[in-house]
Amino acid sequence: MFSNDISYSNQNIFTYFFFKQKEDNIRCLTMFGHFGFECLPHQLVNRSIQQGFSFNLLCVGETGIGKSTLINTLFNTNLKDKKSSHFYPNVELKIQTYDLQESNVQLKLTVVKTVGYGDQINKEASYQPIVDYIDAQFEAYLQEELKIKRSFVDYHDSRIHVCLYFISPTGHSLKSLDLSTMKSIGSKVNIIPLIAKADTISKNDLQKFKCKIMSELVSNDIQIYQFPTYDETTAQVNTSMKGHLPFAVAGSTDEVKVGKRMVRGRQYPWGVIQVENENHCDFVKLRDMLLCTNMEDLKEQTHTLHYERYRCCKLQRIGFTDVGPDNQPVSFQEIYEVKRQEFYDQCQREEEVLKQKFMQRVKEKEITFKETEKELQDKFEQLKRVQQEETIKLEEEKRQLEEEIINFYKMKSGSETFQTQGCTSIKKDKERKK
Ligand SMILES: Nc1nc2c(ncn2[C@@H]2O[C@H](COP(=O)(O)OP(=O)(O)OP(=O)(O)O)[C@@H](O)[C@H]2O)c(=O)[nH]1
Ligand SMILES: [Mg+2]
Repeated sequence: MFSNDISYSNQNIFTYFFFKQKEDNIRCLTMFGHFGFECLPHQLVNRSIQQGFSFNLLCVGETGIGKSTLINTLFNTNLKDKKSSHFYPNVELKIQTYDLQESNVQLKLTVVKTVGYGDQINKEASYQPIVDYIDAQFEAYLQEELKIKRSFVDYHDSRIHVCLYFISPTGHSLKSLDLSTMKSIGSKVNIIPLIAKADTISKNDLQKFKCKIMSELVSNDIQIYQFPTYDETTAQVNTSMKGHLPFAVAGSTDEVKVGKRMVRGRQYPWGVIQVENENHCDFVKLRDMLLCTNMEDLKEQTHTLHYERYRCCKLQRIGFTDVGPDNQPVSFQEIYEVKRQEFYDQCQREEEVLKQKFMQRVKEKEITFKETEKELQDKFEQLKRVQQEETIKLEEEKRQLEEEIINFYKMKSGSETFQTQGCTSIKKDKERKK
């Protein structure tokens, strides 16, 4: 029952009304169609359809294990992809984004696949590029969040929503590479373990293999995606899904004739593996779980659980905190001031240390210079002494030489006198004889 002053302007909400005259002459309003806030979900649906959806999927698995085939089977399309070589020196990641459309729903799908995974002799650090990539996407989102001018409308959120981990259908147990990788990424991404090429393993062996894998995951404390149970229907579906983990999948985009129908499957001499037949493999369960039931939850868990964990650790590492030492809430401004003071103090301390070091170096250099100066002075004094002695010696030699010269001249003049006297007496003798 509504009062007469109610506004009927919103045509979207008030579809139309039917007034009926009651016996007591009071007008009653009977409503058809949507009304009031029950329409809120429609607004969300309309907006989501308009904006389109995005989903980021990481495929981790050995080369040639069937990653591309499964993705093509899942999205019923042929996403062009070249086969990888087995000779990559390190594990790398190949990132491809596709714009898909089904009815009027648009999906921006990003598929990140490992390349060269499991091909190296030393596989110790094979998980590192995967961990680095996941963290880099969280970091990019955090940086966008911390910007003053944020542009989340245009921002392409590249955080990984799910990791499909492809396990080789060995039938034995998980490889150490599987364990180390899943352990390292389990707290960063929603892992869904898959047994690849499940058509290559018998039904009995498959069941045993599944149990073995699940017990190994538990004993190694590996975190995988926890299926949500927020309402009765979802809880029912997801509890039954959980029982089939790890999903044993087979992929194929080829159409094979079975009876009168064409089905997607793999043709063998002994029969056909129908990928969409739940008696043959768990492909349908995986597709339902991934695309129909839990895609939104995978995205939500990525944001509220994994990204939140990354954000929290990162901000704590930088020095942010929600409460101070007295357990009282602290504001961003206070933290900023404290950090600024800490940084200033640290700069002062470092400046002091540098000053001390500089003074020490100056002192050391001064001592060295003084020692060198003294050495040079001593050397100079010694050379001066040597030179003086040399001068005295030379003076003495000069004096001796001068004496010798004087004596020589004396002797020379003496001998000349003697010669002159001798000649005169000979002449006299000759004249006397005549
Ligand atoms: N038996 C069987 N073969 C499969 C299955 N899925 C894929 N294959 C075959 O395995 C081979 C490799 O498949 P891809 O999908 O290219 O494998 P990939 O992991 O993408 O390979 P890279 O990208 O080169 O690492 C192809 O010959 C597929 O036909 C499966 O479920 N069962
Ligand atoms: Mg491939």
